[in-house]
Amino acid sequence: MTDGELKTDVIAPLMPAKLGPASPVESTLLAQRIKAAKLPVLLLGMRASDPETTASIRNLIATTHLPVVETFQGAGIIPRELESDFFGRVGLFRNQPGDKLLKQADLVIAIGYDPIEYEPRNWNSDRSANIVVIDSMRSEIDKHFQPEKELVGDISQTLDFLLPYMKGYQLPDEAVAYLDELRKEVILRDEPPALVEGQKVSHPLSIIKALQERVSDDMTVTVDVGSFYIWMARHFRSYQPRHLLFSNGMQTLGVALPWAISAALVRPNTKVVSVSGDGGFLFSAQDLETAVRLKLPIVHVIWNDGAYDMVKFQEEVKYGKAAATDFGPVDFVKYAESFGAKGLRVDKAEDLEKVLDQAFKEEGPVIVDIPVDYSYNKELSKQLLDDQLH
Ligand SMILES: Cc1ncc(C[n+]2csc(CCOP(=O)(O)OP(=O)(O)O)c2C)c(N)n1
Repeated sequence: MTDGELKTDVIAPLMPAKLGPASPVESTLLAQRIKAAKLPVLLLGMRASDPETTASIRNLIATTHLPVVETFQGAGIIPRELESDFFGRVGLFRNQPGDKLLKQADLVIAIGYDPIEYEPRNWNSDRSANIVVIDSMRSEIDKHFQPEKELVGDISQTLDFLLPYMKGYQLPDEAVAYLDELRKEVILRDEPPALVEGQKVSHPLSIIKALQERVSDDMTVTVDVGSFYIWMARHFRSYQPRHLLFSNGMQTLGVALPWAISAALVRPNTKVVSVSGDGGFLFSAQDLETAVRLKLPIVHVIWNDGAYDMVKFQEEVKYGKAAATDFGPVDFVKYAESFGAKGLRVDKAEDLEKVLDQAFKEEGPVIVDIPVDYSYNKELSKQLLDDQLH
């Protein structure tokens, strides 16, 4: 019976269980293990991004300068002042500086990492990684993820326990030299190419740079799924955890605008920036009505290429041609206006900054249509490490 009166007691929800730190003995053993390693690396995942864990990780890195790689959902754990210890994010397509670092490392300390974020068969395809896990739950093991140790407990307390044993730690000279080279790569790859006069479409790195210059650390940036998501995850810096949001794992199209609406409601005092492709925007664009009605301070940026490019370029790589991936054109300025939102378009690449300045000045929701140059996208999946699974 689904429509009758219910006459039984309601089961009250339980408070979350309070965990303590992982085994103290294991933590001291881990300190020894790190000190004996040639190149230890921290891999930070989604369960490492709560405020307490982030604070403990920051203390550990400030003391040890252990190099760090973030998953997409670990974005923002590393603050500005420790950025020189950050070697990028890893996720879609194993060709990043962070992937090289994971490969080179003789000890990977996975903190709050969930395999759904970036499957171990991708980053540990030859199963050579030595992995220690620090997490609040047991690991989901498979052939490519067999930790030699698991430190299970409250992550933050575990790291705080480890910290005093790491005082005075210094990375071996060889590791420092390797990281100095890799750091140059991490910095150089963010630089957009020079603008060609009269160019209509903007380069992905130019869009990211222009956004980065306008997004303050306290703003939330929500990212939909598509080729732009790979660019954003690789290049967009974030210095506060849970402020650069990705739909990893399921990669659900259409999340950016609804997430931005939620973010604007729970973090009411800052602007929210939402980023999507033209395809993903149309998966949930009707939510613009809510954003307009609630007068939310959202800048929604559309990377417009008239295609489902993330599908298109992978079809081209795999089959030599793409099918059923083009659509449009859609006039997003008129679409925005029909909802009572502001709509702006970047008609020439050289106007990008001017248009974004205008967008960030607007109060209510604003949609910015940016025609994008996707001619380099096949490179996103280029294989750089030779032990990838096929
Ligand atoms: C609900 C849902 N449907 C389909 C997909 C598969 N998918 C992933 S990316 C993508 C294309 C996204 O196109 P667009 O938003 O225009 O961004 P672009 O790749 O062109 O940058 C599709 C169809 C998905 N991830 N989620």
